[in-house]
Amino acid sequence: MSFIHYSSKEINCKIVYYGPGLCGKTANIRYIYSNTNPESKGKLVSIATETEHTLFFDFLPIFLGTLNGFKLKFHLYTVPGQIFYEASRKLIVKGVDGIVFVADSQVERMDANIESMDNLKRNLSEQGTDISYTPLALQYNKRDLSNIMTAEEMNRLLNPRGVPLYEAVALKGDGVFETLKDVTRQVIAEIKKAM
Ligand SMILES: Nc1nc2c(ncn2[C@@H]2O[C@H](COP(=O)(O)OP(=O)(O)OP(=O)(O)O)[C@@H](O)[C@H]2O)c(=O)[nH]1
Ligand SMILES: [Mg+2]
Repeated sequence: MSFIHYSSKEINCKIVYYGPGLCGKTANIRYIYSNTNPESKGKLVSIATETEHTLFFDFLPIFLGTLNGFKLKFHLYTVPGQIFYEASRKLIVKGVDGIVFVADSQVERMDANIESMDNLKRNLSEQGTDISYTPLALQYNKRDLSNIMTAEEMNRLLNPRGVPLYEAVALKGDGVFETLKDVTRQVIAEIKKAM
């Protein structure tokens, strides 16, 4: 849940990028970091293996203006997607305000996408959060590759609720800010309701 700090006039929100191993979560955060003004971002912290996999998480704070005189700060996290990092994922989704689910569009990664989505639902429900009531945006990444499913086919498997969906090439930045804007818009709408 977001935290409103009345003394420092700050609202802190937590956005988590979820999805299977190597779907492009870290690529999203890196692109956001590289394309945000220095005054609107903090330090990017990445804890990765010697290969490209995230070991624990990536973390990037960004500042998105003000709401009713409060400074809006979004803490962006990625989870490590590989199956055996379950304990880290459980920890990272604690108190989440909004989720970006990044799916890998390659046909051979559909099972991994579905498994990761089920895993997300389970981890949220263990902390008493129903995914149906959580701000959520979907990103179908790696649209530049040739062996991919259509967005319609992926919707049937991953998006029964019809949440906002973005096709992306995170490496190049296509769709990255569109996805981020959507989830932050949903989170801000929730905060406004609570204020
Ligand atoms: N072709 C292509 N490759 C991509 C795209 N996005 C990311 N990649 C590549 O896919 C690989 C994995 O990307 P990451 O962003 O590290 O994946 P991740 O989801 O953070 O993986 P974990 O940390 O293991 O969960 C890297 O080699 C990226 O360069 C894309 O849109 N198109
Ligand atoms: Mg990663």
